[in-house]
Amino acid sequence: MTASTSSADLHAPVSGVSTDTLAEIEQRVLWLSTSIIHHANRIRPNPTGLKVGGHQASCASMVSIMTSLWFEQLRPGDRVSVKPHASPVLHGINYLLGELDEKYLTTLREFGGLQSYPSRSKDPDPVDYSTGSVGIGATAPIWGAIARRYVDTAIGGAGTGRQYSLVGDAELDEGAVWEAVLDHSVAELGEIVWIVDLNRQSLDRVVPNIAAGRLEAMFAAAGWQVITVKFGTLLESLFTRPGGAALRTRILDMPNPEYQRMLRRTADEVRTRLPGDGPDAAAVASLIAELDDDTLLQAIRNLGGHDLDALRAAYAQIDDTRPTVIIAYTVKGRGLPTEGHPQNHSSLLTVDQYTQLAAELGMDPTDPWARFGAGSAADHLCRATASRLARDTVELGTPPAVPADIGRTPSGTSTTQAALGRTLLDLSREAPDAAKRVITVSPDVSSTTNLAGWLNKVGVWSPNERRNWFDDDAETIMHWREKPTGQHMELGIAETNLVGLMGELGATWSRWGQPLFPIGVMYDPFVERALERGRTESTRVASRSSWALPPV
Ligand SMILES: Cc1ncc(C[n+]2csc(CCOP(=O)(O)OP(=O)(O)O)c2C)c(N)n1
Ligand SMILES: [Mg+2]
Repeated sequence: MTASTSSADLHAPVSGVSTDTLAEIEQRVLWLSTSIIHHANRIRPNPTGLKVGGHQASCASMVSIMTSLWFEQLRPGDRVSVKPHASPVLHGINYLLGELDEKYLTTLREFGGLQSYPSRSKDPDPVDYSTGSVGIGATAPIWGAIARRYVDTAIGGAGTGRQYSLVGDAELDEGAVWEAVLDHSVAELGEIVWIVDLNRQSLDRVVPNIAAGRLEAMFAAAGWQVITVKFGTLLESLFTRPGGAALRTRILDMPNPEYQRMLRRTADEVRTRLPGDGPDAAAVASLIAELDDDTLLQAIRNLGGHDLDALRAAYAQIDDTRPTVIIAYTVKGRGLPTEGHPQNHSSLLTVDQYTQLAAELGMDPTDPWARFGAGSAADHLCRATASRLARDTVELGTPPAVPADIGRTPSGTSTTQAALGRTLLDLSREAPDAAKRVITVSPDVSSTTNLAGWLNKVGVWSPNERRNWFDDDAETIMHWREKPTGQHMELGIAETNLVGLMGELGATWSRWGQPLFPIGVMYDPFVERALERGRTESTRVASRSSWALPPV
């Protein structure tokens, strides 16, 4: 069990939350996220006529997952990276929690308003991680976890907490994701929890080969706990009836586009098409013949990622001794007229569709930001959640003084690598307080960038202390002493991970009040390799903690 995440009660969910109340909030979150985008596109005056945009279907896909997470699971020390296109869901939740003023709900994608994607530095409400570049936000909590662990062990005060990533399924196409999942230290980080929104859709299409089975195997091979939430309670109960096993197999074996097409069919069409032409078609047909049209249409879309009980059960299985991925089956656009449509990624509800949705959800389209009635169960749960998740204000610690002169006058010609190695050692002598906050990071090039002396002095970071089997070998010059207070962080050969980690080490100042000074070393031809991440991270780091701007 890992050091600071071992206590089960740290992660105990809130008990006694009624599923009905949660479902009421879920509907309101769907309404708010849809309305924030609707207002920006269809109601706010747009003198230029330029596209505003937003992603109502991507939001709807994640509404149940996020409602369940925030209103029942999260603890104040937890941090969440939200899939970029679900930012209006986050803002809707923050509004219900009293963390976002109503005036911002009409400002999506407006200058100075709610950002297109969650932004830690520019959004007015609490955002733990900036996302937007698909794949980058997903991995940020891994680096955030390492940064938190270092601060908590070496300096203190960063507490504990899970680090959640809410990711789209097509987001897993990004190489950056697998470079991070496979990095050597990650399998020991029990606080990492990813939730994959498996809606089988990317931007352009229903992806024929996105399959939970393959993803499960890839995460499991990397040492992760894998939990899959496939079906909701209705389908699970049908599976126990005669013909149920055949129905289950049929749904699981169906190609993604065929399933997706089923979501847009009438009940009569589903009765004809769902049995398929396999040997068990008759069994499936007779099972669904027992269902009325409404139940049949509910059943075909009854996936676990929209079932609050199924999600609760999944969260309860997280073991916190290794990273966990929850693969949740969802429907893109769930609950909206665009539900399951293969081109729904950027589609927006028409005014008529929006009015219809309002009627279904019992909302008034002319008063979209109405709150729950005072004293109602939903109002009570919002207030209880807000007080449960309230975080203490962070006091920004003062960075230690860095001397302008460390008493060495360079003479002759030297390499920059040699100068860096010497400077770090000089700094630890002349300014030990500043040196204590220096963290070096290297993607497998520490020795060749001349860090051996520094590394021997400060040790190598690892989640848990490891034995150095070469400590009695007199011919070993670079000593690999691994411990949770080591100030050198060694990564595998993936420069994008280096920038991700440096960004999070820089963010410890604003997150926990503790400034660190990350220094990354790599070969200059590979700087390009890291730059994409640098763009996202450096904007954030620069605006929040300029002292710790990483020299990439
Ligand atoms: C690096 C990068 N490439 C491309 C895009 C454009 N893009 C935005 S969303 C998206 C598809 C995302 O699909 P998925 O992660 O499954 O999310 P969903 O909307 O289905 O929930 C793409 C390609 C991007 N934002 N970032
Ligand atoms: Mg998707």
